[in-house]
Amino acid sequence: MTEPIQIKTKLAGNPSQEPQFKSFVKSKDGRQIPVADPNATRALVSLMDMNAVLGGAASHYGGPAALAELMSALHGHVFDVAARENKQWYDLFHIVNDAGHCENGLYALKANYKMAGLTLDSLKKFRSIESGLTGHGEVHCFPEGVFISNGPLGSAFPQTQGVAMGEAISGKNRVTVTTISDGACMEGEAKEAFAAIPGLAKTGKMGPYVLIISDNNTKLSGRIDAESFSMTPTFNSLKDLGWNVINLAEGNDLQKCYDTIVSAIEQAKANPIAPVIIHAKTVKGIGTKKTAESATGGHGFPLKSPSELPAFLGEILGGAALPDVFNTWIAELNKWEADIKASGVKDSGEKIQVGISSAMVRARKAGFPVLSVTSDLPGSTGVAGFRKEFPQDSFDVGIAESNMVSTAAGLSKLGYIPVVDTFAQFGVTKGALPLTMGALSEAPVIAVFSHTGFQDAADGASHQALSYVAMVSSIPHVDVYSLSCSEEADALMYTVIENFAKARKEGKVPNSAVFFLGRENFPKTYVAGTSYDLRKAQVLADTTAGKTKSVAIATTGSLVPQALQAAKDLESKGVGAVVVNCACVNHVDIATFKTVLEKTQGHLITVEDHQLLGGFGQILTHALMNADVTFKVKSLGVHGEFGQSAYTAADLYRKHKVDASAIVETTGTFFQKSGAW
Ligand SMILES: Cc1ncc(C[n+]2csc(CCOP(=O)(O)OP(=O)(O)O)c2C)c(N)n1
Repeated sequence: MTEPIQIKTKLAGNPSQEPQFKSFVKSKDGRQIPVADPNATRALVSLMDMNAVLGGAASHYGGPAALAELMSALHGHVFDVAARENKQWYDLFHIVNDAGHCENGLYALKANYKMAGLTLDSLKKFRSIESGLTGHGEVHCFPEGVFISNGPLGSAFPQTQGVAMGEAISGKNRVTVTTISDGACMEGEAKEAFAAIPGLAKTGKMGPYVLIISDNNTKLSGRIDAESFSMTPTFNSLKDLGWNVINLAEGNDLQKCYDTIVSAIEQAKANPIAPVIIHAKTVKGIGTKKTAESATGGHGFPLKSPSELPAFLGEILGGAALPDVFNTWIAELNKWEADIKASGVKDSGEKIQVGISSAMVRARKAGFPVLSVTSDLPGSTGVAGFRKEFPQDSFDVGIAESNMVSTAAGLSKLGYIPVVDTFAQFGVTKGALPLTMGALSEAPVIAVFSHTGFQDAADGASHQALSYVAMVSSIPHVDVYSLSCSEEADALMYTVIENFAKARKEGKVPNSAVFFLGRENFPKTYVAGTSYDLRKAQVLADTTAGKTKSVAIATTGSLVPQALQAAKDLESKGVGAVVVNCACVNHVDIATFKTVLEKTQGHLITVEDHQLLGGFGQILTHALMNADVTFKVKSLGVHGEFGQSAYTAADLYRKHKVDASAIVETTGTFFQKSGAW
């Protein structure tokens, strides 16, 4: 036995009341146990999702709807045991969630109990910058409610392996209960834990362990078996791996969920050497027929307007009248929607993703052997357009980013031009070693990694790649591009494909290319008729003529509009600016910067939605210094912090001071002594 250091828990203790909206299950000893009403969970998720949608954020329904009964039963049981043993629940259990986009269901459940400081009202700020209720559960934002952060599928589950090992070695033997979705079970990290947990348990190294799998055969883009491959053989193998598998065919039957969970916990406690899996069949999007039957099971929240809520909630509640609090909530949402419409703000831009898909389609039509290898996010990265047009040239390896990049490397070895795609955060973390080994095998790939930095505002810190440049820029033979508009994406992607093919035909090994891009709409182009070059930085604005004080604003990707806005604002103060867009991040265009910095008396601001350490600014300024260019620099970026959810990236740019006004303010520090403005 080894004693750990005592860490005071930040988790909220037992609820002090029964849920406001409750159902009852019957315990083995005949008691009626109150649990959160799963239909209320689904209704509350719908209401809070609508708030997020009106705010401009994506939101999710299908996953938490599928898990509602299991979560109600689990929490009802855990709180009941804690009350009877007169202990706090966390002194008896660990509860960890690793199911895709299901945390809003847990927020709703906790608000229903009025625990962890939550009320129904606090759900209304879900995913906004004002709230700790981030897109996925995050300890730094909601320590009262989250023990282990989640979001990247299959990453929380392996951490619970360590938790349960700690329970064994400390002799405390609290029960660890983890929920996971079938999509998350496709991840390599999860598969490692599937093998290790029963293996280590057999040698006495694990405390009591229960894993609840919500298996609805549906991932983000559709049905798992139809889109990639069936997970049934994987689930069938769990018994052979040493798990005590309990099958629960009706994972949306509240009483059956309760009975199964109680029995699983009993078995795990009685026999920790055999960790337990509840393999529960659930229905994604359950609650309304249309949602459950849709191709993605309502992965994304299916409603666009609060006017659709009465019918949607009515069906969830089986035709019962909506409680007053729901009607008041809907009325507030209707008013908000009317205000938005009255403000008449329209976004005329387009997604950078459009350029990715058009270049890929054009290249394939021109005869280049372009293949798409995806891992469930092609609709978000832009690659879906290519996949629709060339299904025979498209593969889906499941939710498995490492496998995706390595698969692409294999295809590259045979002379194909493979394009992989996912969110930047998963590409640079899970894809880093496969990218390295691809380069080392002379098997380059093209990667499309979207939702960079704060562009994935609503999903929260776990999804916000803020180290994306740092993580891949130093891998040998990997060129890194950060895209700012769809026209640039189209031009650079096409040229990379062309060059890839040319090099291969000449018997040379092309470099891998990693394209980073945002999520929101951007102008289609910034300067009409401009040309795009893989290695040349672009001067997008120059207002230095006739000015005595000027600054060069060097940026890349999603922050180009902020830099251009800053140049305008500076001009109105009589200060000139040159805005330089560096699409290629890890090869610096020294010549362009030499010319630009002469115009700005060496004043340079770098700005990026990335950590300052290892980011674009560091790469740029180091290269300039090595080339004996003289300049004075101020760098704007993130100072070693994680992000959080916000409705839009602008909220986070403002908070982390990488927006136009921060650029203007920083420019002022160059000229303070000379008393400019
Ligand atoms: C590592 C990682 N890759 C991709 C995603 C994006 N993503 C969010 S949910 C989801 C799929 C959801 O399907 P599943 O995990 O089966 O959950 P359920 O269908 O039960 O909601 C994906 C691909 C992610 N969150 N993490």
